[in-house]
Amino acid sequence: MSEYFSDVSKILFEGEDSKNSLAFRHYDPEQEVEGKKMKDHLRFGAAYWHCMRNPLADPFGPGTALMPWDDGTDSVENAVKRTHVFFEFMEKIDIDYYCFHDRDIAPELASLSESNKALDAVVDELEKLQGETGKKLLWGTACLFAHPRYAMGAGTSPYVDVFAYSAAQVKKAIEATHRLGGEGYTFWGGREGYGSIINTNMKRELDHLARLLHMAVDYKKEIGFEGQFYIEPKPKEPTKHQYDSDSAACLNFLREYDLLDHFKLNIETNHAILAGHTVEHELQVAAAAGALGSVDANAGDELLGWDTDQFPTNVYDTTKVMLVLLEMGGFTTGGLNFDSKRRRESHEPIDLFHAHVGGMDAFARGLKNAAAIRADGRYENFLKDRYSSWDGELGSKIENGNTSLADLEAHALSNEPGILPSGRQEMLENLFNNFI
Ligand code: XLS
Ligand code: NI
Ligand code: NI
Repeated sequence: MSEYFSDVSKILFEGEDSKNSLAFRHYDPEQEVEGKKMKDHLRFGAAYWHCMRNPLADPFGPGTALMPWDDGTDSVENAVKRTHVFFEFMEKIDIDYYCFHDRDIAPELASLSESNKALDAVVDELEKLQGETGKKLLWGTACLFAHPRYAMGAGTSPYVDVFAYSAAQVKKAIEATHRLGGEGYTFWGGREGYGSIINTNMKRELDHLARLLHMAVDYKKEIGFEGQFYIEPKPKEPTKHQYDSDSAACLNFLREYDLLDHFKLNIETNHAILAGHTVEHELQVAAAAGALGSVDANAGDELLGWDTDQFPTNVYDTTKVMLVLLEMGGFTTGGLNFDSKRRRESHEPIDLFHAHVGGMDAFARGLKNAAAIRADGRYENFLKDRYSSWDGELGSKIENGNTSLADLEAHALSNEPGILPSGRQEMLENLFNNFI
């Protein structure tokens, strides 16, 4: 196998004292935390689109990424070559899982049947590479947002032929994911929303989107694909309003259209920020509904109001994410997919390694911190204690639905609440800091 990253050898754990910028200082894949290996807690994924297909352009200038292996053509040969580069990358960075869109791995050609044929050829190659390396597919998806036909949406397009085309693409992408043993399949509603409500029949568009998802559920059963379906919330960008705005909106949509049994959520950090939430809020909303499936790990920039997809380096944030995940009992089919890209200035292939090393170490620290917070127990005990009045007779009666307003009036008449205990926010923030 030829080497495309000849200046990088496999990234290893060297410990906190290492001065080697291409070594892990915290991510030690085999180290056990709460009785499970770090690599099995974190289940890192590499995003094919950002690693292999993102030229690092911005609205003011073209791409800068150096990709000496890529001849810039739409040939299947070029697409196949990229798969080898990607697998060398995964081997060297020590990431076990990956995610792709159909159009990342194979070109969109002049007709659907040609595009399908090209996809099959690349999937053949990926299957081979997976077999040789043991790498696995975390999830696949269809790109239903880049081509001009999807400018007004895919599953929510006003035009029925576009809807049908997107259904065909979903069918094929599920087949590809199934062939590659994918553990999940994601629906991100790239342009499922509107630029202006003035020309939009929202109710009809939502009905159509639900139809598409129901057909996908049916097809999954038909072909025996057992991977988990995910919906990925995002409030805006590229549209002004996306129907899958946040966890709560997604859950409501899934419930309303009787889809909740078939989907979990894939929460992306930067999308949470765009929705005006913290990522831990989004994760907790999903987890409370038993629907937290996977995470697209990245970070935004507080001073820029778009999906900057930066690599996660903030250990406070990764600690909070890992706390929710540990509380939930960890991932089953999901993982931490780096839906993150390098800055336009970081255009050298080796920057891919620096970026992922940082993200992986940030999450390893988050995992260790979260486990330490849980082992310490003070945070958990505070929360338990704060709600302990609910553990008495009255609380359990209310929680079990065995009281009426009149019962509570009778109670309140002789039990005026006195001065309440402090919420101790600052104390807890200080406690949290002790573990960072
Ligand atoms: C874009 C989304 C996208 C999905 C996959 O903002 O995050 O990358 O994760 O279609
Ligand atoms: Ni994403
Ligand atoms: Ni995103």
